[in-house]
Amino acid sequence: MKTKAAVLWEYGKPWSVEEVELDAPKAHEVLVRLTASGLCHSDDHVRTGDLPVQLPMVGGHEGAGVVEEVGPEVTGVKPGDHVVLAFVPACGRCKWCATGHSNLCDLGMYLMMGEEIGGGHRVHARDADIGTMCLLGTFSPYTTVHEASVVKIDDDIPLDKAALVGCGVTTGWGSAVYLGETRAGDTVVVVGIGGIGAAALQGARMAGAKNIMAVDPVPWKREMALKLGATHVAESMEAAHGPLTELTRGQMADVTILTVGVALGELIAPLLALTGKNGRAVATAVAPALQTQVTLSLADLTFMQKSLRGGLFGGANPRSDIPKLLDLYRSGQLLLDEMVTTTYKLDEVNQGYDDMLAGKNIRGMIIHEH
Ligand code: CXF
Ligand code: ZN
Repeated sequence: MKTKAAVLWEYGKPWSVEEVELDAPKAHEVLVRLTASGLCHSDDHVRTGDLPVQLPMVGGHEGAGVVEEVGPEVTGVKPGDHVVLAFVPACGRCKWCATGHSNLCDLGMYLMMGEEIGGGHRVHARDADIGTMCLLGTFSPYTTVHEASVVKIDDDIPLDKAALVGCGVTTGWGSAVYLGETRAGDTVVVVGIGGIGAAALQGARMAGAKNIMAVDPVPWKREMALKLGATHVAESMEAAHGPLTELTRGQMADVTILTVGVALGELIAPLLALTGKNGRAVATAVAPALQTQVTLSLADLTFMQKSLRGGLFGGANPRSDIPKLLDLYRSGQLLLDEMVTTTYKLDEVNQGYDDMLAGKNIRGMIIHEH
């Protein structure tokens, strides 16, 4: 079928919204009519070349919609089902899926390969085969994806909010709850209040943290952070140091979470300076793929028994955590409406990213037109 999509043809160039040809679903694939797609920073990492992928590529990996058609051998969903597209596929069979770490599913190897699961491409234009960001390509009103990337959700959840749990919300919430192992009474510092940081604040709140400090240079984001769960705010990690020392009587944070737009190696030393004895520092933000140097006092890491860990999708399991987070939304404990700052049409995708980079959005969201 013919549809529209935002395609990246060359690093450093803007997204090109144009007509593309989308294949019908093959075995184990699903055609989804997308309602909305979040504007996550990772697509901009692809655009700048921080995250090298095979181009051309349809952007977008934070979407939700309704199943339009299923290919042969699809058993998990049927036409009419509401679904969230998870940016990590889960096969349910590999070692990682079988041990409760399906965010690390072996099908994840396809994420950066430029081909779909099982090989080949489903999108074509200008005589070229086109890949899809994270096997999804949600910057389009329709996409054909593998059933491993699809999670069925309840019909009453608004799909434009459900889209957020396909990447940012689950990643941030899980960074606090699973990877940071926040416990009741803990002190948590979240550095960078975009879509992921805003969800990390909420994870820390739900896990029972006593003090939650949000760090961001943008004043309105610090105000927003206070509505989402932060108890204290600071404009930089350096500015957070004094107040955090006072707040914790010098013990510093049990958990620190790095959720800035671009993770730079030089941010690790200040992050660990905010992390106390036996504390967990979680590096969630995406770093340029070729960067290999970090600043770090190894002596401090060892003698203070600190941990520094990375994490994908917040250590969450798409099939259990996506429905769980949407239940928390329904019960009013997870605030999603407040996280969407501005909505855009697909044609406005570049404006959405300009706004994100200018600090104007917690999360921008494309609402697809049908
Ligand atoms: C990223 C992680 C690195 C691969 C692309 C997606 N996660 C979320 O935005
Ligand atoms: Zn993302």
